[in-house]
Amino acid sequence: MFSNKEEFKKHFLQKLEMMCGKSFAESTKEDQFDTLGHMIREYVSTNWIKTNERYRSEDQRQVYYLSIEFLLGRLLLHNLINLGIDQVVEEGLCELGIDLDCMTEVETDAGLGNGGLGRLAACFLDSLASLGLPGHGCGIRYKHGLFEQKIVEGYQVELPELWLRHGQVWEVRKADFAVEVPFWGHVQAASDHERLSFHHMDAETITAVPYDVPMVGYHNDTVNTLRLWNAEPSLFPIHKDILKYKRETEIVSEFLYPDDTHDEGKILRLKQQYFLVCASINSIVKRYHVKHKDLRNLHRHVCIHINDTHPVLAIPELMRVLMDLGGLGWDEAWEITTQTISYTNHTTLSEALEKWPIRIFQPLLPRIYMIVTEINERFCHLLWERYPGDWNRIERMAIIAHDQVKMAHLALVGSFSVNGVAALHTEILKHREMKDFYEVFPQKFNNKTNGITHRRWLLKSNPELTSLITEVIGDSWVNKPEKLKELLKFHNDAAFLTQLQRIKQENKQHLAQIIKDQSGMIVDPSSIFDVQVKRLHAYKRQLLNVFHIMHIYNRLKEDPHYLFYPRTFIFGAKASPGYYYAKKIIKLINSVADKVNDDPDVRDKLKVVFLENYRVSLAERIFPAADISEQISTASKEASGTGNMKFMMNGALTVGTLDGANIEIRDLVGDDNIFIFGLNADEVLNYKGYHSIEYFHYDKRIRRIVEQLTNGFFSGVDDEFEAIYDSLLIENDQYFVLRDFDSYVQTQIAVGQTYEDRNKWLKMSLTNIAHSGYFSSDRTINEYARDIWKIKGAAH
Ligand code: 26V
Repeated sequence: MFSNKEEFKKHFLQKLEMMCGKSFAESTKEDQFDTLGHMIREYVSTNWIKTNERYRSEDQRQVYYLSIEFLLGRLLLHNLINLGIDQVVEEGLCELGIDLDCMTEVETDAGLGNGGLGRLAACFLDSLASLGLPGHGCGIRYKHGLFEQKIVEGYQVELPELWLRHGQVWEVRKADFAVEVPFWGHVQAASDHERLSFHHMDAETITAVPYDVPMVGYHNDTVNTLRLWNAEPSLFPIHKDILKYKRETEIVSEFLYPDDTHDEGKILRLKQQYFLVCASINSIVKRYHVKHKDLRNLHRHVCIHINDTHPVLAIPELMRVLMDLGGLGWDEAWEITTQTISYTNHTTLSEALEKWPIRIFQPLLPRIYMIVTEINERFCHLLWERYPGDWNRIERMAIIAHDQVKMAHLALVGSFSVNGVAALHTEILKHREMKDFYEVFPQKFNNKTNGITHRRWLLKSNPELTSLITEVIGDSWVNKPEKLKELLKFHNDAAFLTQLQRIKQENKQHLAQIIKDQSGMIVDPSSIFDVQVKRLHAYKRQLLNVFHIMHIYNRLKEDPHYLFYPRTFIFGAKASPGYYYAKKIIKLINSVADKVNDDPDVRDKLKVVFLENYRVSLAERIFPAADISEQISTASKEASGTGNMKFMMNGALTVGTLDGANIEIRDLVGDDNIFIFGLNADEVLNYKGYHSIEYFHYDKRIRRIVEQLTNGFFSGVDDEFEAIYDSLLIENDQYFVLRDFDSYVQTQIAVGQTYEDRNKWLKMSLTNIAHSGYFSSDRTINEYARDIWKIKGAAH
């Protein structure tokens, strides 16, 4: 479409006038963004069609990645880079007086996810397309993504988010591929041709309309699809109250994860899950039928991957389609289903494992419930044969028990592959959380350590570091990120290390500017940037980090000459709107920040920043500027973590527990290039006789800090932090914050000392970057493709 900047400029100006009905001089930044966005989408259309034609003609096995979340972030620069036209466009725009960086800021993040699970799905789509693999995403087109966070007087305030203001440029509505999704009603059995058939009667249907977003591969002409389903009223509602029906319908794709603490919210959540699954499976089968007649071969041509248990109804839904629509018998349908579906588990925290009360499930999804009941009965029968008389075990393992449907059990029984997301996590699944199932289905379990796309998290977010790397080892690492190891050659190269330091310093200056713009605060870019950014959760232990800051504050107040290398502690975190404790931690961080930042005795050494509205686009500015990556979850609780990998790739050093993928980072860089502290997973899981109160009594530092939570140390907040105090002393500190405190403080002292030996620090940083190629999601996706999905891509 355009091969040089002159052509680009010509097209851009023409397109702008046509689209906006304005001259260039009259156009706004938004007009210019929309124009460029549409140009890109048109530009990728040819390859989008070609890719689909290629997949069809080669009859390749297709993977569909079903996920309730896709946390894409911004797409403009990402697409330009993957298409290889970023430079032409940047120069062309520059000649028109437009700064590409400014233009990218116009785009609102597509924030259709909460955190790690959703971002992983987005990284995977980038790797699938960039490796030329036939893999597509299926999700929900939430009108409002994750809320926008404001901090008002230290408290989190949630505002609705409206990404579609600018997100629309990437999507294509495909009304002709709409699917009807049935809810409520009842099932009628009929016997025709000596075969029992089931009919879903009096159902209320919702129309699922797909909006397709092109997923552009890196420099390889592949364009895959992310299909996002929008909920709309059906065309022929026989309803008296049409407005009510419209409202009830559209709300299904209105919000990401609505509050599910009440039944009403729960129904909506389950509706979303079935909506996603029913629409996706039906469109997958429709596409299959374009080339194939016999559903008995479905598993040879299709693999359906479920990202956690949210889309697990894919199992009974596929059974329904195969039996009720395809006319297959139970055994045949079960065989095909269990060879088509694969499942990833993302957490072992029991409160996060989904269970649905039958009283909600059965009336909403009557046919699906029947099928789940049958799956359960057959599974319990199998268990009875294997463990005759072992009622306890059967009760533990049943899919339906105690009036609840256990979604993880359904996933374990109905899929051919079950994977954890880091080595330790998979071991914990096999030998603890899912031990019973591992005994019955050992062949299903496997590990796939998470990864991140280096194209977004290095090429796009840290262009200076990218250029430096390419300057010294050439650019082949971009397609083979393992080659970053070649950087180890520069371990003793003073000139290289100086460059590395310069780049980090510049990135820190950028972040300091963002902090100033957001909060008016001035931070010193030559201080250590010590960063913890992730969702707020008790197990991630932002509290431990805060306690360390309070400890340093107390020390500095006691002894103004205490030698402490100046540090800026940076936090970013959203708390779930209904998560009381997490919100208190946000308030605590901000209270500590007020106390510390205002105090002339310490403010040259200590600063605390809470960055509002942590999201993908902000993350892209933070990782390149970090010196320290805080990965301090209670060992055994963080399934993998992926932020840890993004920091490492950008040269930050990890302070972490032996949890999730931290262990694999340690294995790669060695103990000398990471700061490990605290209990390990075995110690946590087998801890006998922990009494947090003893740590309170015997460690003066701890007692002082814990007392400061409630003794008026923070002015004007009275009993604000009682819940935190109680969690530590009354509820016996279930995440071992007090137990790990001393170890953490000692390790942080070592961190400070190491930083003062700048040469050593830079070498450690280099070692981390050099080993980070392993954590490219290209490696992860290649493993999924080889071991689970059995698909092949076009070679680079
Ligand atoms: C969800 C909930 C919801 C209810 C309250 C407690 C709770 C705790 C955790 C979760 C997380 C659900 C799944 C999830 O997002 N897991 C994350 O997946 C990432 C990608 O695999 C992984 O890196 C993170 O370690 C893991 O927490």
